[in-house]
Amino acid sequence: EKRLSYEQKLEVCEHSVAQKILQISLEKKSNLIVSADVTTTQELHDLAEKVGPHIVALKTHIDIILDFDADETILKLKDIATKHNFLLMEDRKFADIGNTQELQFAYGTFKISNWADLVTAQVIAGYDSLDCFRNVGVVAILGMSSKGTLTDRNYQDEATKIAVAHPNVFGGVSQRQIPNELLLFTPGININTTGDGKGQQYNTPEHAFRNLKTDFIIVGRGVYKADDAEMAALHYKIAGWKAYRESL
Ligand code: UP6
Repeated sequence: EKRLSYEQKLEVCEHSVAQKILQISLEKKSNLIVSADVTTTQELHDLAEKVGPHIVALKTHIDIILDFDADETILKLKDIATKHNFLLMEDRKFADIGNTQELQFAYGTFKISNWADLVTAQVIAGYDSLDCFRNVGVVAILGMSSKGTLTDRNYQDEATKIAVAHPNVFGGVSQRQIPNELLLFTPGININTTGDGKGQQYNTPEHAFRNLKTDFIIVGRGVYKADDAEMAALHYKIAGWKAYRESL
């Protein structure tokens, strides 16, 4: 299947969060999402400030923050996101029945529904389990980047059917091409290495755009572990945009 440009995706993907992220992409000439897998509020804010100008979204695992505080951690993060015009993507990978996910989404320490623009969710519990994610965009986990993942072809096909059909879902995480009506998010991107010794498998931005026809690349350690995170983000932003243009 031929890839669509971001302009064409704007015509096809009607979800409000899809519209937002595509518009940011075109404005910033970026398809980069930085995964902020850091463990303190200070590091999270510092990273967000540095990479903010270059990204379309900052992906968080909010439950790894040691000193999480709803006001300290989130209010400032939201300010930085507004200032630099990027979205907040909480990579919670929800994987339970609808009622439990609804509680995990809106209650507890993190109150994700209060601040996240988009969240990731497994579709393992079926179509109805995704109904609770109103007022947010869902990126469905269709396939994973790690070695030995159980997301085989059959699982991915069935998961993709749910993602396409569900009105709360506008995107998917996968290591293969997905239907054009969804936006594709690809983690497991690193220019300098092919793995982490813990099962993660890396590809280049060129692979993701040329072969998977991805829409967004997600880079974690490639950016936040770099000596200069801002330069690294800029580097991945330029590489990602060039690879996107060449894949058209
Ligand atoms: N992630 C993957 N692979 C998946 C889904 N999600 O790596 O299939 C997430 C990880 C991590 C980030 O949870 O936050 O993307 C990748 O980080 P890295 O670039 O440092 O490997």
